[in-house]
Formats: sequence, structure tokens, C-alpha cells
Amino acid sequence: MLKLKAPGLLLEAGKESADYRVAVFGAGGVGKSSIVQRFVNGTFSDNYVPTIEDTYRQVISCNQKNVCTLQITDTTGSHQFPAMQRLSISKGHAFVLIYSITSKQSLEELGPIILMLKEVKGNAITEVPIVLCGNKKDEESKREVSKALGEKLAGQWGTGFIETSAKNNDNITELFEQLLAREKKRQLTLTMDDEGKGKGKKKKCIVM
Ligand SMILES: Nc1nc2c(ncn2[C@@H]2O[C@H](COP(=O)(O)OP(=O)(O)OP(=O)(O)O)[C@@H](O)[C@H]2O)c(=O)[nH]1
Ligand SMILES: [Mg+2]
Repeated sequence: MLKLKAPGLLLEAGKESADYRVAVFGAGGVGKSSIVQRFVNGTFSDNYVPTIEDTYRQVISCNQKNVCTLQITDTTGSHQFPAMQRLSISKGHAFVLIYSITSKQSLEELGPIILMLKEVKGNAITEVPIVLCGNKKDEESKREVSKALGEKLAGQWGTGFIETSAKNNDNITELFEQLLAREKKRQLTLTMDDEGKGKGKKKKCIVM
């Protein structure tokens, strides 16, 4: 059976997109899916299942009185899909760039993504919220990338910076808060069910 479904299209006709699209990039195994799972579901697993691409949705608050949908795309760490990366960049409003503090190479692998971001977004890049994120901060004994280096690069690139642990649930909410706070065109804040005692009561009420 043919199903016609165009989520967001009706609201696209309004002054701004009802969806706020965030794409999460980074090398394979740095913990992109773990961070997204921790943020969206509050769970963590030691199993490693490589991702092709997954999208998650969550209702957030927009300009104080409205809600909009935070759409998070968890991308693949494989370099085999540059066309998918390009599409996620062109569709995305904001970006999380993840490396693992235990792998200097994973930081280096963000280079091509940053180049692609600059190329696709052009001059608008200065207004695009981006946070550089060093994950696996619980693995201090295996650290290869100092916090100072991460901060320095973020300063050079003009992005936010945070170190996280999906495993220990350390700075995960803060990562997304920091990202949304960088959006200047609208005021976006998280209003999740498990936060703010009942403030998330509109969660299931959005009609697309
Ligand atoms: N110690 C520790 N391990 C983590 C952390 N985050 C993720 N991991 C582990 O790292 C492995 C890879 O995690 P994923 O979240 O699947 O990595 P990914 O970046 O999504 O990988 P791809 O989908 O292949 O690109 C898994 O075994 C996770 O359990 C963390 O904060 N600390
Ligand atoms: Mg993944």
C-alpha cells in the first residue's frame, strides 16, 4: 500500500521549520550512537553495533511558548557514504562533532567533515551551531587527546567544546544544551519528560 507521508511539510509553510535538525558526526566507534542513546533513552550498552544512519525525534521548547521537534541524525562513522554526509550537512541546522579522547586519530578524522561543513554551508557557517565533543572521558588512563588541545581547536574553529562520557552519563544533556544555546535565530531549550518535573507534558501533543 502506498503511504504518503510528509512530516514537517505543513509546518514548513510557517515562518520557520518546525523541525530543528541536528546531525552527529565522527569516526567509527567514538560513541556517537551511545551519546544519542544516552540522551534520548537514558541507556548505555557496551556492545558495539556500527550505524548506517538513524534518526530520533524529541520535542523541545522554541521561543518560550512554542514547541518544535529536535530531530537528531546519528550518522555512520564509515567513510563509505560521503553523499549521505553531504545530505545530512545540507539538511542540518546544527552539528555535533565527536571524537574519542582515547584516539588522536579520531580527532584528525573530523578534518574532512569540517571542510565539508564549510563547503556546503558557505558563508552561513559562522551562524551554524557546532559543538566539538571529546567522548569517553571516563577512560582517563587511555587518554591521547588533552582537554587543552580540544579547547584550542574549538577556539580556532569557532565551535563550542565539551568532554563527555556516554558510559557515565557525564555532560550528555549539557552537550545538547550547549548546542541549542548557540542557535541565535530562535530560542531553543530542552523540555524533556524526565526533566523539570512535568514540564514535558506537551511531549506527545505535537501535530505534524
Ligand atoms: N568507556 C566508554 N565507552 C564508550 C563510551 N561511549 C561509547 N562507548 C563504547 O564505544 C563503542 C562504540 O560506541 P558507538 O556509540 O557504537 O560508536 P559510534 O560512534 O556510533 O560508531 P559507528 O556507528 O560505527 O560510527 C561501544 O562499545 C560503546 O559501548 C564512553 O563514553 N565511554
Ligand atoms: Mg553509531
